[in-house]
Amino acid sequence: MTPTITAFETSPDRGRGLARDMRVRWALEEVGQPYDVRLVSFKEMKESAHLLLHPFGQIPTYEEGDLVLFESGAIIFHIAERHAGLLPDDANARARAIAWMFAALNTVEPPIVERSMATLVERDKTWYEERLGVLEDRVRVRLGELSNRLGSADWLDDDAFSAGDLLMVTVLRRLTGSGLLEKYPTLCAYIARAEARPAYKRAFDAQLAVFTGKSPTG
Ligand code: GTB
Repeated sequence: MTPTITAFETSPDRGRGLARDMRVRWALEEVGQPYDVRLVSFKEMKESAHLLLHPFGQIPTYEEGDLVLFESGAIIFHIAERHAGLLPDDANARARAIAWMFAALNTVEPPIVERSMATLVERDKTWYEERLGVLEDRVRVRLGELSNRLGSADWLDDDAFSAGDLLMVTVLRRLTGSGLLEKYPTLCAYIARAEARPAYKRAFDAQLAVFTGKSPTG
């Protein structure tokens, strides 16, 4: 059964792949599962039909037959459990990859999102620059720790790409243009390695096509 996901009709990132449908598209591309996309406006996201799918009126959602899911992490875990390619078969390696999924969403994403929200809604406050400094320091702590752990490895665990890497890279990409990533060449190379994956490129092109109106296949 072909799943349907939701994405922004008009993404504020103008097709830079920073909204959270990108990670779901990428996971589906990695496992070779075709999918449909339903685009929703900001108004529609808050209406009852969408609220039945997503209690917080957000994207992405995932519908597959009777199953309706929200939360990008849960959606990707579901995809990874049902298809080969995103979680290792070995039980311990699988548990470690799942730990990285949680680390991406619970430990690394929160300070990055907090910084990003501050730049969007607090710019006009007198205390903005001071607060931004504090928030960016928190982000730098996590980037430093992650960079140290990654070291010379290609991927976070066992040198095999997993759903943990997929989530971590999408979380880090939210810092694009912030100037914060550049001091961590290990992380820049990690992101570039992920972005070079054919599945990433297909997902990126598909979400960009929503913005440009051009077909992803050219
Ligand atoms: N925890 C949820 C998940 O992981 O699925 C968070 C979902 C979420 O925040 N969705 C956002 C949304 O629907 C879109 S991704 N927001 C509308 C609302 O809450 O009313 C967040 C996002 C939006 C835009 C950019 N951007 O333009 O760069 C980046 C990320």
